[in-house]
Amino acid sequence: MGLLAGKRALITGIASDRSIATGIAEAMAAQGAELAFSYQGDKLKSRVQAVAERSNGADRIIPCDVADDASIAALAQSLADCWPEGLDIVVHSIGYAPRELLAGGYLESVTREGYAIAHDISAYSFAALAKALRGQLRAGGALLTLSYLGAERAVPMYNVMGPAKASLEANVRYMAAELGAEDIRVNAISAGPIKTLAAAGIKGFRGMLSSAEQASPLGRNVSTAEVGNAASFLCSPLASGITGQILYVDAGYHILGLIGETTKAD
Ligand code: NAD
Ligand code: 0WE
Repeated sequence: MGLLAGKRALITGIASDRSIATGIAEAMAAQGAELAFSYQGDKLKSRVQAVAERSNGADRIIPCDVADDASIAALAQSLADCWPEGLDIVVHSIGYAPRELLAGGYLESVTREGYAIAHDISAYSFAALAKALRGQLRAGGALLTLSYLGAERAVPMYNVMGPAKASLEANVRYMAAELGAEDIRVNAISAGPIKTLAAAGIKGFRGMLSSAEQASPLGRNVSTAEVGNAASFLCSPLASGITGQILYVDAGYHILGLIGETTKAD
């Protein structure tokens, strides 16, 4: 029996086969979860359909732009129609800042409008989904979001996404504190760099991947399947005592105090 047998999960944030949300969907399906999917816009529908067909959710594919409250309300209504008894798991795998803010220096690139958009889409949307779906979440359920080390360290060019991820991680703690009484847990995975669409076109991303690969204790980068397995654990009864936590799935990179030295005898 899978870790997630009998669980119903909403997966947001699939944009391609390489999306972290795709790895999570495949891992959760392999653990026996029943899935529903949301996608941002018409251009992404066919991508999500392909993943859904492989993961036993082909008839539960729902549009949702998290910038729009009416769209979030419509998602909640569609889920209530598919699953009148409620759902158990929500995976939030959504992040966005206007592209021009992810280049150059922080103070040079940041604007009032870009700051607001980054926080709205990348952080508030997690609370907004929880607010809209709260009444449908069953006891023993779990919410999960995706963060990055830039939340707590100044990573060159991550810029405004750093404060947005810091806000997202604070949301994890505030939501966990409040939803614990309903037996709903809230956690995040802080993933190491992975080449997805959100990473494509970021100047120097390839260099970042290879330096993380060289420096990390495991000597490699992580895969979306590894993030998916950790996500399955965190949303399963095996993690029933864990809430408000940020779990690093980064091959150990964040523990290091000095990059470029090694403890290996070489
Ligand atoms: P991705 O581009 O595959 O996924 C990002 C998703 O966000 C897309 O599916 C996109 O449709 C969705 N999205 C953006 N704006 C939206 C909106 N208004 N409404 C609904 N959906 C919207 O990239 P990914 O790397 O899989 O990113 C998923 C999450 O993982 C993000 O939160 C990202 O910050 C986080 N993350 C990524 C990495 C990495 O290196 N790739 C590392 C750590 C954390
Ligand atoms: O969270 C992310 C990426 C987030 C992201 C990516 C884009 C590209 C397309 C947010 N908004 C946009 N807007 C776009 O128009 N990551 C953790 C991946 C990432 O992005 C970086 C990184 C890492 C790691 C940007 C600079 C430095 C490091």
